[in-house]
Amino acid sequence: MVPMETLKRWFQKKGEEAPATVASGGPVNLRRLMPYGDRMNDGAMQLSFTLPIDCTPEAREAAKVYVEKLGFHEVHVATAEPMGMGFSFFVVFARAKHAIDFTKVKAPKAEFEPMDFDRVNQFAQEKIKRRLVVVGATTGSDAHTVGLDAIMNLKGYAGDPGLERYSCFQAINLRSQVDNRELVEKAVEHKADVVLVSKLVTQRGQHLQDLKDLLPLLKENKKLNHPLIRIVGGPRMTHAAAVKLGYDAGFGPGTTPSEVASFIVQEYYKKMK
Ligand code: B12
Repeated sequence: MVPMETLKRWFQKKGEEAPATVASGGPVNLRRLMPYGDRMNDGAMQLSFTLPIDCTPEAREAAKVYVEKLGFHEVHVATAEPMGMGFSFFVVFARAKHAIDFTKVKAPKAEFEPMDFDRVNQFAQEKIKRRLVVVGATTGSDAHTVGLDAIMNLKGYAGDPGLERYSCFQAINLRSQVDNRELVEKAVEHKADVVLVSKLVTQRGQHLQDLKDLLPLLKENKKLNHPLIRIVGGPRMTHAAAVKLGYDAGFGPGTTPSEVASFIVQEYYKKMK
């Protein structure tokens, strides 16, 4: 068991306060971490899912049996609702048996020092000494623009100004449904130093396929600037997946423009050297 004081220090080191639930729930064993519901280590979880059957008492029972089969116990179907013809939606409370060693958990993420708007501009002015051209698009059939706009538009996201506001960037937002080849042509035309790609629609791995197809077009085009920083983002995007595909970084939900701006200038400076 980790004593409460150690736990508090652990959160403090991360710059966070120990959550009230943990503080009131007693010490936490970080080597045997499991979900918390009413009591520490009770493993209580809430699950929601759909079954392709009409919403009957048998459907409710089927949801319970299915969750038990997943290894949960004390299964309680809290909600069973019809979801159009032939489909039912369930919310289930259940207890998990498994625990994990939190001290061994690593979350791959883009490596950079977070800087605010002014520091990013200053860093670029002192070290890069010219404006970087950033070209961004949502590619393929994907029509979602809000995520990319949040990062690029003047207004930005969560009170954090977007890349268009930075004096160190010339930000060109090509918007949505941009074909991979068109994105590359525009990157050449604008002499891009950075390419941003946003992918929201993930059905059948479409986001990964589009990104896979784009990479050789970016790598093999001799007219493109080098170094060229390639960044992808979207709610289902992870840094690990982006790097595995061959991109420099991947940013997921909640990303702020200044995080992306910090990464761009630091990564560009590293590659420039
Ligand atoms: C708004 C919306 C739409 C709008 C889009 C309007 C627009 N101009 O963008 C409309 C109505 C057009 C739409 C259509 C569709 N949508 Co829609 N849509 C959404 C919704 C509700 C919100 C998305 C959003 O704006 N989020 C807010 C932004 C700020 O968050 P974000 O995108 O995650 O962006 C952040 C990060 O991910 C990151 N980020 C994102 N991009 C990038 C890029 C870079 C470079 C970086 C660094 C960071 C970064 O930074 C951002 C800020 O933190 C989501 C559900 C949801 N709640 O997420 C569904 C959702 C994305 N849509 C979905 C679907 C299925 C569709 C449709 C197929 C529906 C249909 N059957 O027609 C169509 C597809 C149209 C198409 N061809 O793409 C699904 C996708 C499921 C999947 N697994 O792929 C979702 C998840 C809904 C769901 N649960 O089913 N949609």
